[in-house]
Amino acid sequence: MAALNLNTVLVIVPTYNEVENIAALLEGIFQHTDAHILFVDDNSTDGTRDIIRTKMSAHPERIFILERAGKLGLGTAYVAGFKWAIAQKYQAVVEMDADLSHRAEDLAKILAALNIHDVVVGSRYIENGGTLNWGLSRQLISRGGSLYSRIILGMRVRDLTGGFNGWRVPVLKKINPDSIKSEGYTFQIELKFRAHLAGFKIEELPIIFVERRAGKSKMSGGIVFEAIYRVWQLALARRSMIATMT
Ligand SMILES: Nc1nc2c(ncn2[C@@H]2O[C@H](COP(=O)(O)OP(=O)(O)OP(=O)(O)O)[C@@H](O)[C@H]2O)c(=O)[nH]1
Ligand SMILES: [Mg+2]
Repeated sequence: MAALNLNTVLVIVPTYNEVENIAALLEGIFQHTDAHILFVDDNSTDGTRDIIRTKMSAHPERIFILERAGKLGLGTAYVAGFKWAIAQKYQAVVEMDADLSHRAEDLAKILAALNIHDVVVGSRYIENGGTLNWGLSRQLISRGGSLYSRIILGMRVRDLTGGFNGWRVPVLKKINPDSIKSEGYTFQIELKFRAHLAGFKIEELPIIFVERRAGKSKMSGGIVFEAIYRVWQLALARRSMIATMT
């Protein structure tokens, strides 16, 4: 597998009202990597777009934005970002949250691992991975969700719900992101399940997930509920999913 040139790697960051986090996020990414950054903003109303545009004018070669008309959901934001990356001929992408829960030093490790792996999953649930400042109920929901999905889908990946993952672009082309119907946590599970069905090896790398300090969570009880039945739908759709992969 050929090593990646970092200006052919795109970090995709979906944003919805993250104004307090953008400057620190970019500072961290700049300090640790040379990758390009694409924001997919869903019409934030708190000035997120303004700060992104200011940063873009200072670094037009590295920072990009897709502006969507309204809050259309995390899953479709990533799909739009993946399609943009494919069209712009990037070799690999990394998914990353804007709220500083994903650390730039871990991003650098994921990028390095993409030199030798097709799929790199940032994992809280392997040795040296973890979560910082999470209450017990949040830990139980997240760990329980990963375990539940692992059993039903028959996958070995420990952190199925996590959203800090790296993908070589041919993998994304193969799993056909446009056909993904899930949102929220299930979106992350479905991506990994499709990569698994397509026969790609999934490499897990330890990350530390830090609870957000600024801004509001956009995750809801509905998104957790979705995961409970949607994982069964995925398991049952195994055959038809394989058929939709080109
Ligand atoms: N473009 C876009 N971004 C979104 C949407 N929902 C969430 N995001 C972004 O997706 C990332 C993850 O959302 P969070 O609300 O942090 O979800 P979470 O990390 O599971 O929840 P917290 O731990 O409470 O932060 C953040 O960068 C959000 O700004 C959406 O509908 N559209
Ligand atoms: Mg978050």
